[in-house]
Amino acid sequence: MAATSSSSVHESLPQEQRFLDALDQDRWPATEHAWALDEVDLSPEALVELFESQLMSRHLDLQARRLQARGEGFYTIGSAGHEGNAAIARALRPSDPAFLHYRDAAFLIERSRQLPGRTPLWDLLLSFAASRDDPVSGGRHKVLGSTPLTVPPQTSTIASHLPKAVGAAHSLGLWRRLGGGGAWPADSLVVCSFGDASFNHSTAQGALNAAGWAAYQGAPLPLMMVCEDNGIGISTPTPAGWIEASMRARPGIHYLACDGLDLLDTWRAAREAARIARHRKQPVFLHMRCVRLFGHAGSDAQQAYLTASRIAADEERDPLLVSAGLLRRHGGLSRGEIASRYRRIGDEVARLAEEAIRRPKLGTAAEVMASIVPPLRPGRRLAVRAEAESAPSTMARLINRALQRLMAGYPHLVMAGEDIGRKGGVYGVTQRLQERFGPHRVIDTLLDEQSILGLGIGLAHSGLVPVVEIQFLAYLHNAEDQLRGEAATLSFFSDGQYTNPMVVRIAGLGYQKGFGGHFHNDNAIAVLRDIPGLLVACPSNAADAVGLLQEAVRLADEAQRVVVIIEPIALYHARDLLEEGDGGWCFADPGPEYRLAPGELGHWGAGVDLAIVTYGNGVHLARQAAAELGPAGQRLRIIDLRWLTGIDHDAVHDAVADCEQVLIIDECRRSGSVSEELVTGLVERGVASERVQRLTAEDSFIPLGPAATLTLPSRAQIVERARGLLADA
Ligand SMILES: Cc1ncc(C[n+]2csc(CCOP(=O)(O)OP(=O)(O)O)c2C)c(N)n1
Ligand SMILES: [Mg+2]
Repeated sequence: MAATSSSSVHESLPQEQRFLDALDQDRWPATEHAWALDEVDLSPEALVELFESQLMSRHLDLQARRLQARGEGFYTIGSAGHEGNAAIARALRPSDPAFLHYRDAAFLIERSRQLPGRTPLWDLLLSFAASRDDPVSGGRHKVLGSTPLTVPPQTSTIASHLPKAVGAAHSLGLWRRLGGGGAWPADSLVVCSFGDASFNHSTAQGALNAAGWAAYQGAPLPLMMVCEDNGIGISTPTPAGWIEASMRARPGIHYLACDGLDLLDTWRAAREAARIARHRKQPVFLHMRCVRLFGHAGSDAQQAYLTASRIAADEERDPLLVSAGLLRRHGGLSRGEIASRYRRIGDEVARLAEEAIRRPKLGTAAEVMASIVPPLRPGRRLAVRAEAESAPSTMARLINRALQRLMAGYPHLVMAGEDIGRKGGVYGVTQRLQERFGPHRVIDTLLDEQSILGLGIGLAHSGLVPVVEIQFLAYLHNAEDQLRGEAATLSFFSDGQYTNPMVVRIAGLGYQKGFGGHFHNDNAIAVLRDIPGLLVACPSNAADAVGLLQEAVRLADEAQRVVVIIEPIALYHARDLLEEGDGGWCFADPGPEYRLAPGELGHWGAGVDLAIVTYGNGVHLARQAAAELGPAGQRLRIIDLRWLTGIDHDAVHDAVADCEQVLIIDECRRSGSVSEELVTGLVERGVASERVQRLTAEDSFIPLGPAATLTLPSRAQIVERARGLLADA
């Protein structure tokens, strides 16, 4: 007789039928292991709770599909088949930072039990409905997340959250070395999860490698990496045994496996994994085998690429069926009790959904954008002893001096990058910092830019202020998504609740004498210019470099911003302006309080006939050109942008408005660089386009040897253009 003949408030979906049939027939799948509750130290009550978390997750999946069919829900990638991850949540603490796979609703729901007052169903339904009231993203995305439960929301870019999980785990040991503090309790572990196809992504492999590399050397890394292996990624099967074969003997990483369909086995393995990660502070790879039910997403017709028998076989292994069987065996629940729980939770989800879809949505662009820039927080800079005056010096020397000062003034500032420690950086900019502040605060990283940026993000998540270095601009590009997709989006998708403020120093741009080729002279900045919220600075001289760096660290510390500084390599050691030995490009240290805010322009000269607007090497060249022009050089002025995003176009306009002509000198490529924006900004403010000219780099890569500067604006070209324009003026 049908134990389930229900009078639910909604129609059952075809996807529910197998569960309802099994319930009717009291027929449950066998488990691979046959654990008894006391063998794995789990109470019957706990088993019931875990099952209820699984049911809630399942009903949310079903409801997401109903809502989408009605045009009221906007996301149907579900957790069905993965609900065993509830047992992983139970083995952890709600204060353990969790960077989750998109199929981890049951994890989040189970974790909610560990902190009173949570409303996970309501929260998740608001997220499905893209309501402004969604407590995680404020209606910006369907994300699994929670501030009180230490679950930062993740992006849809698979595996891109793994490098920062490694960084977050690393931060725990670092905070201990710093004497305590940080966002999370000292004995936390970090958990991250991902799918079996995502495992193959270079970002995942990079993170696994970085974790193993650190642990192999004995660095503490309390990290659990959970691979939820359903055997498929959309339609592409994972080769049988691939995950285990890849991970079983990976240096530095423990490998544990569990049957993710079986709550008891998953609970057992998760507790063991947590013990190793938390107490031995070593990374653990927990391989959770599971199934994917109902296709990749609501729109995915899996019959197109899976046989009917394979689909049926997976459905037979539904973890909910397995759990119901465990409950019948160990939990003492009758069929009727299981059925009533199934119905009650389904009804509750349906009822809440009707309310959730009526909650307000984001209504204006300003509302959408409100969390691109994170909220302010109190600064943590200490007063430091005044230093002795120093003789005017180069950009490399003054950046080094400023970094020393910043490290002393911000005890929670940590530097990381390739070769920055023992060697002091490829250009000597970070010399003696590691000696003075120790290898834990000046970290020589492995050679992997994704891992370096991920480390920065993870450290920043924990409350540190990282200053990370990318050795050359060309090598940002292979890791750029860590800035674009990860660092820059966290505040946006968490409604400003989670942030990863940091400073990224990147050596770059052209004009290096006798050293070069494209990869060390890269002058492409387009990828940095269109990232919402990201600030990009570029100094032209040593004093400005100090002012920009000190402001960047303040912005990270107090305004939680992600700031990139492009440091012109060719100017690092430049001492002279006009002739050898004149010392015209050496500058006095402007001191610790000197800061150049975004949009603040530099001015040189007071001519009214020509305004040259430029930055970086362009300023140095323009100054040389002004001298070469002789007395005519008095008729021009030079405006140094200093910041390449957040440009104050009104200020630029005001700075040039009384000049006859404007010449923009842009050492980056004609397409996608800042000169395009500058022309637009001036024309939009009424400057006649005939009054504005550009001299830019070609849309080219940079060659080696004497040809290295042929595609870049030269001093001679600036002189020639300026002469022509001054003649017209
Ligand atoms: C970097 C990236 N490439 C492609 C996608 C599109 N995509 C979304 S999920 C997915 C498959 C992931 O499979 P798996 O890691 O096994 O997780 P599962 O969905 O099976 O749980 C793909 C290719 C993406 N989100 N991110
Ligand atoms: Mg998969």
